[in-house]
Amino acid sequence: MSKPTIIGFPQSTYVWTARSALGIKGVEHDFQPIAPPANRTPEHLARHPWGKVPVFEHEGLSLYETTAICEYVDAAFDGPGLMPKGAAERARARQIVSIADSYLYPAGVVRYALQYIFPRGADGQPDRKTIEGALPDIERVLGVLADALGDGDWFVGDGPTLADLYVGPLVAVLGMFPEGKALLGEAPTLQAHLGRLMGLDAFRGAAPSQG
Ligand SMILES: N[C@@H](CCC(=O)N[C@@H](CS)C(=O)NCC(=O)O)C(=O)O
Repeated sequence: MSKPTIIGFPQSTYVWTARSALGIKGVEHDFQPIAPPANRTPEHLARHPWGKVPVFEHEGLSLYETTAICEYVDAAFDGPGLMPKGAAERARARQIVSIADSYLYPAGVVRYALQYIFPRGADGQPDRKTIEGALPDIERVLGVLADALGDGDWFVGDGPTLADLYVGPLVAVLGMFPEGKALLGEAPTLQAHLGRLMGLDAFRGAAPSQG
């Protein structure tokens, strides 16, 4: 089989998840970095109607939405499974993925980290009101995730699954900014979980600093 391609922003948590899923499967891929506003060009909008990343291409197949990409990668290639086998464990992993998608990403990235990355407040500063509004929601979701992790190494079962690959990049981004770092100081098991992920070549190799 030929190598798949991932197109996206190197800094994107979703790109990190998709690329590390490929890495865990042991599938080499080409990475085509793009930067805004290239995601709004007709060429990219033809690949992704909402102009987001990642986009995945493989042997004539073009996919967007990280869950769909990861599901394809898991089914199409040999290598360790990205999802647990048992019905309850599988549902639990999918629940964590959905929590990351629905609650952690909107509060932790859109309403929090992006205020620092693209400041829109007065004098080009991060918008404090938006940040302050996001913090209780981030704290709440971190609490739920810490409870779900418990004293385990991984969210479900005895190895990394998509649940871990979704949460890890988001925890890493939160830790880059002061309030996120402080909240994570109260969630040491989530920090240790990120450290465990960073110990995996597949995850660390897909991290933004690695390009
Ligand atoms: N539901 C999408 C979300 C992807 C997403 O939000 N990507 C962000 C980067 S982390 C993006 O492309 N943002 C650019 C924009 O919205 O213009 C997925 O699962 O892939």
